[in-house]
Amino acid sequence: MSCNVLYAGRPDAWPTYEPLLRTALDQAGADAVLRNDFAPEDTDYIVYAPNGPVQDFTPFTRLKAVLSLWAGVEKITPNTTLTQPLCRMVDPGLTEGMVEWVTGHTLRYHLSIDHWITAQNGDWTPRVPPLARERKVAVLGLGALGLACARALAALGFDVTGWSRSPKEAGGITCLNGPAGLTEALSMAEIVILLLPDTPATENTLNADTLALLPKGAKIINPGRGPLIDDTALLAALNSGQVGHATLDVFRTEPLPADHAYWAHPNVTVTPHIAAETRPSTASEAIAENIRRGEAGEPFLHLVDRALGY
Ligand code: NDP
Ligand code: OXD
Repeated sequence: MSCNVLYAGRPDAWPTYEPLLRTALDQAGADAVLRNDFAPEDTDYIVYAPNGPVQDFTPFTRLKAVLSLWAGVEKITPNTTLTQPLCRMVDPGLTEGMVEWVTGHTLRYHLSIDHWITAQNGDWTPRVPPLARERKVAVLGLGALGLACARALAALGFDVTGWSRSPKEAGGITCLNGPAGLTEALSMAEIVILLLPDTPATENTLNADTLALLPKGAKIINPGRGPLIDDTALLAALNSGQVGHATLDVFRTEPLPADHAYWAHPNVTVTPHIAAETRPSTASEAIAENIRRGEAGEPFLHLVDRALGY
């Protein structure tokens, strides 16, 4: 018997997703009917986004799983009406985008690109950057995105240390975990990249105490989530020069309010949550594969641990 898949992502993205999801479901061999208007009691799977129409899962009485179009699931994990499996998005297209964004901003800092953009005034004073292998970078979070970024930076030669909740091994990357691992990673990091999920355990990972561990003038790149950073502490560290510059893509309140100090700060670059988008064609394949698995009685990929929050 076929299963019913309700698209409950952003309504304006339905025309994009409808043909891609249909093709992906066909190619995965999933016997599924896709619509954006199934009644809750007829729905087996929800293709979900936090900015879509479904917030209350109570009426979905035969639901088998919720398949998130977003990688970050902090908006859904606290929802107690969801008792069925929740899978987060791991999308090769999104990962590629994140690797490009993180690599670009890391190279901007490494090569002092801003200095050369502003120094077009006839000054011939040489300022030779170190090689990547002489530059210490810390990547906090070694999941689908953090590990891909850490690997790309290591492939460019950067001296990369990664930090995660559980112990890891990854060739060419020094992998640390636990509070002592965070202290060690930050104590040497000239550039810190945050790719942790937003959970109770990761809130304010960068705070006054941890920012003080960094070498003076370190740079911060945050494409993870706003609550990973204590904003007051970061602004103080930027004002004192302890942090040299920050590139921030995500914020506690989005859009970032017009009067927020980050907008006006000379040592902050704000980007509007664009580090990496879910790419509909590759994301549709990831969704279809999980529906195929659900129907075949195989374990879902990328299941969220509701207790851990990611
Ligand atoms: P994953 O779940 O694959 O990886 C999360 C990583 O964080 C894992 O390595 C995990 O450790 C680590 N972690 C979790 N909790 C802790 C903790 N308490 N202490 C130390 N490490 C911890 O997530 P993704 O890599 O797919 O995505 C990361 C985040 O990126 C998303 O949650 C989202 O917030 C953000 N994002 C931002 C986008 C943007 O455009 N700005 C786009 C997409 C995602 P372990 O490996 O041990 O489990
Ligand atoms: C995501 C995001 O979590 O875009 O997918 O931030």
